[in-house]
Amino acid sequence: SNGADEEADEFLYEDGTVRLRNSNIELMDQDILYHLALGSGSHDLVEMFGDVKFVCLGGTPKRMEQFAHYIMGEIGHKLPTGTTLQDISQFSYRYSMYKVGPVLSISHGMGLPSMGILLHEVIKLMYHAKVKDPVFLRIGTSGGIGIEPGTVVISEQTVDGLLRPYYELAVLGKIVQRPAVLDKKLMRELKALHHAEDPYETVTGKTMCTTDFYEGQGRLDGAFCDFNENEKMEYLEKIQSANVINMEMESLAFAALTHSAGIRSAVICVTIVDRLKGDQIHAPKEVLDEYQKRPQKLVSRYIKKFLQTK
Ligand code: R2B
Ligand code: URA
Repeated sequence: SNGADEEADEFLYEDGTVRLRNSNIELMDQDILYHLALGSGSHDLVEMFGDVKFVCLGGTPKRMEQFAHYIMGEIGHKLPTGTTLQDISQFSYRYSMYKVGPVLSISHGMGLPSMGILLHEVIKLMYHAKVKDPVFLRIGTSGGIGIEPGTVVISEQTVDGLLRPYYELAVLGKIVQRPAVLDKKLMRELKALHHAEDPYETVTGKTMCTTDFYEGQGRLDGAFCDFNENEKMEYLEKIQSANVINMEMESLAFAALTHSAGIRSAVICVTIVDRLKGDQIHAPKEVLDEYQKRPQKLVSRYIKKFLQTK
C-alpha cells in the first residue's frame, strides 16, 4: 500500500474504530445529528449501527432506497418478519438513510456543501456507534470527457475546477485546504470486479469536482454563458490532457473528509453523457436507470466478496 493508505489506516484506533479529530465532541453530554434525525442521547447508536461495515452514498433518496432493496436481495439479508425497510432519517426531511445488515445506503443531495454536512454527521455517527474500519463508497452519475456514455469510472484522484487536489473551505475567514485522497488499493479491488461479460467498460482516471453543473462544467446551455463553443472545447481538451475523464460535484469533500477521518473510500460514477459531444442529457429514462445500476452492481460484488471471505 502507498503512504497515503497507511496514514489513513493509522488514524483509526487500534481496534479499527473511528476516531474524531475534534476533542469537543467527547466533552458534550449528547451530540445531535440534526440532518440525520438521530442523536447520541436520544438513540442507542451502538445498538442501531454498531455492525455497519459499508457506507454507500448517492445523490437521490429514491436511488438509495432502490439500492437498499437491491443489496438486500444480493446479500440475502432478511428483515425481521412483519417489518419493511424504513428511511431512518425520514423526519430530517433532508437526507434518506436505509440500513440493510452491514450496509448503510444514504442520499447526499447535490454538491459539495450537501455532501460536506452529511459527512460530518455520518463520520460522527461511525464514532458514536463504535463502527470498526468502515468503507465509504460513493455511487453516482457524472459527465464523461471523451468516453462512451454508460462507462463506469472509478476515480483514482479528484481535483477541483482548477485541477487542484484539495477540498477548500473558508473557516474563520481563512481558506483551509484538505487533501482529497482516495484509497488506491480499494480502487484496484473494485476495478478487478468488472466482469468480461459486462456490456460496458469500467475504467479508472481523474475526476473533476465542480461547484456548478452548468457554467462550472463548461456547459453552453445554462441560463448564463459568457464563453463560446471554441473556448469550451479548448478547456475540455485541456483537462482531458490532464487525464480528467469525468466530472461530478461531490467527490472532493467525500475524498477529503473520509481521508481526514482515516476512513477508506472510493468514488464509482457512471457517465451519462460525453461532454466532447454535447451538454444536454439526451438518454431516455430507461437507459439512465440502467446506467445507474452499473456502479451499484460493482459495489454489490465488492460487498458480497467481503462477506463471503469473512
Ligand atoms: C452528479 O449528478 C448531479 C448533477 O446532475 C451531481 O450531484 C453529481 O455529482
Ligand atoms: N453529473 C454531473 O455533475 N455532470 C454531468 O454532466 C452529469 C452528471
